[in-house]
Amino acid sequence: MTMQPSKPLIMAVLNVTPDSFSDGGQHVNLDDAVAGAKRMVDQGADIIDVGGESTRPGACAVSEADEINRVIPVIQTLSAELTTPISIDTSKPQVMKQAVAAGASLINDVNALQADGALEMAASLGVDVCLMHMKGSPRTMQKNPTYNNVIEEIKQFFQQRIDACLSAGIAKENIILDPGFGFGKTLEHNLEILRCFDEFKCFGVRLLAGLSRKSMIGAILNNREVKGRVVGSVTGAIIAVQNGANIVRVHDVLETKDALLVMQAAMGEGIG
Ligand code: 7PJ
Repeated sequence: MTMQPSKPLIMAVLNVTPDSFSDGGQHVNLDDAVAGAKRMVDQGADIIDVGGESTRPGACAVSEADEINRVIPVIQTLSAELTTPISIDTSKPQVMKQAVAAGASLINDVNALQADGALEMAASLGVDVCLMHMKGSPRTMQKNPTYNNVIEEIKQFFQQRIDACLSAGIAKENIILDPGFGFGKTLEHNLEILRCFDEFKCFGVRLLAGLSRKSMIGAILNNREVKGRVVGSVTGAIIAVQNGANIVRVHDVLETKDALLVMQAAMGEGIG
């Protein structure tokens, strides 16, 4: 995938799950998923992140076969009909393999390639990989997460996963790091990560931030429901970009694109 590091990219979330917390059920059939992806591309999406397993707190695991049945037809259709890079949001090696064969060029793994065989599979596929930090598992992660120093702990994790990737034969240029907002973090942890985001620049690789519609935004906004978190989410995305994020993973593409365009124009980076 070609990426200019200076221009922040929008990764649009396309969930093909019946149970995602913010848009679950919207994209369960192929035609709807493809139409949703095309709309997001028209709105300014640079990457479409296709996910067939919900990782929201408390979500149930999905079988490999179910995940493949959900995501592969969508990726095949999108890669035939669009030029926009496609990302596969999965932790399962077989899903990675089939998704790349179907046209995906980025593996977005909230489990940072720690599943059996995932590292080797990603290395053999030769595509970009996004490694996300999570403390615990989606089922348990929000039960009282604690850190001595959240930034240092995430940095140590990143270093360990980068080393594992390099040893497995994944090129450093292919690595993207993501501190994983909301994945085993309290509101205070999430805010510290946002405030100190530029600390993760020390690894010299691209950084991704995903805050869109998350409960941290709801909590800041006095427990606002998911639909009312758009402006808060866009604000969080802008702060992440100003603090060094190269890619923002969002649900509300049009709104995020508008904000990024204004930010870039104000910073003298030209219009477009
Ligand atoms: C993230 C993700 C994130 C990356 C989800 C949700 C929950 N992948 N997948 N980063 N979140 N890389 O969309 O709120 O923050 S699923």
